[in-house]
Amino acid sequence: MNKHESALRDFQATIDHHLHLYLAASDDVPANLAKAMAYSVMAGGKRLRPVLALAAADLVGGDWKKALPVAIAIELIHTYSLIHDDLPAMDNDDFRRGKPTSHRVFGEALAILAGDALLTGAFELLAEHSPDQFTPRTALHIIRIVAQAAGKTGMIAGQAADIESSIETCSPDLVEYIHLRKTAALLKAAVMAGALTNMASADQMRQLESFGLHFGLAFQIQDDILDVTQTTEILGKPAGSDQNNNKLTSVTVWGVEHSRRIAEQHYQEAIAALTGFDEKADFLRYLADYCIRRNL
Ligand code: GRG
Repeated sequence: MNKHESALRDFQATIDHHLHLYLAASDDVPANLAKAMAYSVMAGGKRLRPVLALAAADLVGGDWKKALPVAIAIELIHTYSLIHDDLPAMDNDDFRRGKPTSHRVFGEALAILAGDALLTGAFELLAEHSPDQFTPRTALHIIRIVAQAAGKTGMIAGQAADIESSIETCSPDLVEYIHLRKTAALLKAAVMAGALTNMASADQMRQLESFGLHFGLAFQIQDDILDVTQTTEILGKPAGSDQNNNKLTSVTVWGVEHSRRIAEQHYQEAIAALTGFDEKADFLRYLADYCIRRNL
């Protein structure tokens, strides 16, 4: 295992530990709700967004522990989005990460509530931890970045466009509109909010914003490619589900080979955005590389 793989594993283990702590500290939460929240949070995600938040914090200031609440909050938001995305009213998926989806296990009503609780819980967590760590200005800046990424001009806007789209309405502009909001927005916010916890300069924020954006686009294109090239067993969800749901994806617009080239271009732009950083940014470079070469 090289040093970046081992840093990735260490960060993932730390994030899992803190997610456990977060879920365990839910004394007043009704038992059925706590169980549904924990089921999806601990279902075995890659923890990419929180890893990005910790890595960006480490890069600009070295004190990545300060970014832990941001990292955990963003993973809670990500988990909520997956629970709601799988609902019968959305993608109607039965499997996620190799396990039955939340609504299949707990019923639709509790799955919706678990998603709602994770989303609101994320902001509660950010507000709880911010006063002793940051100036009010920085705390509010972090909360605004995360809220915008999750909200009506970010992830939810992407999802709203996604549910209206179909193979018949496909265009490169529309696919990029959806990818930017549905996927890249939260990945970019993870990098930016993580960096803010370690007092990133305006210049560093600009570079990391561009990194996060291109990383996010490359990530979603790779996700679309995997949907048609990987097996259900490896993906942990039905392969080909985008096509079966008549979804607009990079593959429907560009085909697999051209999608690979576009993902590679975004990867190169993500790497170019880090030019101003020295070898301390090698871990982010490694994550970008992993993101377009991953099988899962
Ligand atoms: C507001 C009702 C309501 C629903 C919101 C916003 C939303 C639903 C859904 C959009 C979120 C979504 C499914 C984006 C796709 C991004 C994507 C490729 C997710 C998979 O991310 P990974 O591979 O997942 O990082 P793991 O399982 O590793 O955590």
